[in-house]
Amino acid sequence: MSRNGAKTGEELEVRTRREVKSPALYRVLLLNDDYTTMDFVVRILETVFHKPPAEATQIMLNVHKKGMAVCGVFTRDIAETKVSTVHELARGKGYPLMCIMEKE
Ligand code: TYC
Repeated sequence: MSRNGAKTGEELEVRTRREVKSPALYRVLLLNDDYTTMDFVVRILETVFHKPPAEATQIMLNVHKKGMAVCGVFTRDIAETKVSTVHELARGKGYPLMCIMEKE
C-alpha cells in the first residue's frame, strides 16, 4: 500500500489476474448401449445439446461405432444439468442411456 492508502500497481495487478480466471470446463459425453434407440439419441442431441439434425445424427453414429462421443463442453453447473436431463428423459422412456462428464 502507498502512503496515501491507494494500492500500488503490483497489488492491483495481482487482484486483476485473480478476478479474470475463467471457470473450469467439463466435457459431456454420451455412452453407447444396446437398447436405446438411435432416434431417441438423435432427439436428445437436438433438444438437450441444441445440435442441428445432421450433426446430431453424426454424433449418435460416432457413439454407436466408437462407444462414446463428446456432445459439448460446459461449465460445471450446466454440464451437471445436461447429464441429469439426459438421464431423466431416458429413464422416463425406460432406456439405459448413460451420460457422463469429465474435466477438460
Ligand atoms: N447402439 C444403439 C442401437 O444400436 C444406439 C445408440 C447410440 C445408443 C448412441 C446409445 O449413446 C447411444 N440402438
